[in-house]
Amino acid sequence: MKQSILIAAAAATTLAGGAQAHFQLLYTPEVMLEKPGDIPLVLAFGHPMENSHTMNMGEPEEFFVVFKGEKTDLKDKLEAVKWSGPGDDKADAYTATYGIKRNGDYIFAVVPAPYMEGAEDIYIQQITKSIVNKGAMPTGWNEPIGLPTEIVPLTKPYQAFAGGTFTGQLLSEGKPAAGVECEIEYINSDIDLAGQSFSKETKGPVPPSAIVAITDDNGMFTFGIPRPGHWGFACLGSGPTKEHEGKELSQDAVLWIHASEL
Ligand SMILES: [Cu+2]
Repeated sequence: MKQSILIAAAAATTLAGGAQAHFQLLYTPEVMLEKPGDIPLVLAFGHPMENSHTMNMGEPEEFFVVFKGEKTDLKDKLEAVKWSGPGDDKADAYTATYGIKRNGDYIFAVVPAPYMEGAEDIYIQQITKSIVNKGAMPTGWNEPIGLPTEIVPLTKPYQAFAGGTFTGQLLSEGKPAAGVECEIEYINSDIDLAGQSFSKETKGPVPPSAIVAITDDNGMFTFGIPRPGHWGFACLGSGPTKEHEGKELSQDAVLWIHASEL
């Protein structure tokens, strides 16, 4: 009796695991600001659509913002925290506060230390971008910022619409990366900044398997956005570095966008 329950539980875990994708978050609640002010940034590694446990992220190798082509290092603003999933788990994560002053586009980027994924015996490094605008004045959200691999948005990333589409171009060392699988998720919970956690409640449906788009010959992909929220795209293994400490490394490009109802 006991054994059959254990087997059933294991099977359920495996099935649920099918829809889970790892996503490096670089989250801030408001991506279009009218007034200058401090914005909170959350760097956590989790499963946003499934709304399950968080994973320990290593200290970022790089964390910076690009504003009008000028790169500013933000590593000294990082604060190590413990971030919780909907359960009681806590994992290593980081927060930061950044003062937004001038009008324009702020492209935030994090290069986390590779994460050892025990289940697959590989390292994962999700190089992640998030774009914030102030004053409704665009200044280069569609410019690459020279990451080893990155998704360059071809649709305004902070003003996409549910029922509309989003198009991105995946680059590896600045060149289009063709035939790469990109997983797509939305943040399916509230994010409690003060409580440093994802909410216990899951807000929307979780599809039975991962949402995926494959980049075309020019590294482009398009996605029809079905609902408002923070949507993430993770193009897998597109980075130039394939190995870390003698093991396979999946160096991924992640981009976060925000879609609202029009
Ligand atoms: Cu995981």
